[in-house]
Amino acid sequence: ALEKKSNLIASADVLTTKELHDLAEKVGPNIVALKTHIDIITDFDYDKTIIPLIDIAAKHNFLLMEDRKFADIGNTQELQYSYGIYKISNWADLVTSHVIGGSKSLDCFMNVGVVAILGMSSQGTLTDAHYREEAMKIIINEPNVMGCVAQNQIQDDLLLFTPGVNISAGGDSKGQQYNTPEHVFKNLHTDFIIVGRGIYKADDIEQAALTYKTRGWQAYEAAIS
Ligand code: 5BU
Repeated sequence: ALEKKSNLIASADVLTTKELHDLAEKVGPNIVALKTHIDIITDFDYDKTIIPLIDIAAKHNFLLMEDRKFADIGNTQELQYSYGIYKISNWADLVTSHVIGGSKSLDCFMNVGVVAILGMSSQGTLTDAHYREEAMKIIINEPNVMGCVAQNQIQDDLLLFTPGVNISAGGDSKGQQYNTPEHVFKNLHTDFIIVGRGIYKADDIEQAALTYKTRGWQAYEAAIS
């Protein structure tokens, strides 16, 4: 992040391997991580989808974050994390997980940074203040949790990742609620913004990634000064 002067994570919610690789190449120079939902890739093939993606990530020096949002018992999560066709444990640097299964359910995530879901950006989410208070009790005792996804400020010793970020604040018709980069850095003291449609739906994807990176970094520096 410091090297690239970037707090930007691009969300690659695209449907084909080609779109995923094209997006990764375009946003790569300006991001710290590419966030995937690998199970939405319609033509997924481990060798054709993942191997080149690892190369693109190495070339542009960004991490791969699989937004799997695990939410099961430990044994099942362990299987979902390492087996099936996606073999997430082979390639993801970061994974997202709910903590609803309790602390032991998180023990299966070895050699990966766990980003715990503390609060969601969608309208009507059940992650209210009581939920977050109880979830945080689990999170602070888990050595492999390095941060939280949330829409509120959290304690300083955990990294804060904030999705639901778009320059045109508002939302979509399916309950998503957006804040601007400036809002989340100033008011939530977020560490990383996660931007999906604001970038991959833009007419000029490279320019959009640069805009989010620049606005995000400026707002971050203003918030910590
Ligand atoms: P968007 O296109 O910028 O709205 O995409 C946001 C991404 O962040 C998308 O991949 C969601 O799955 C993800 N997300 C979110 O939007 N809100 C949340 O609370 C969580 C994840 Br957790």
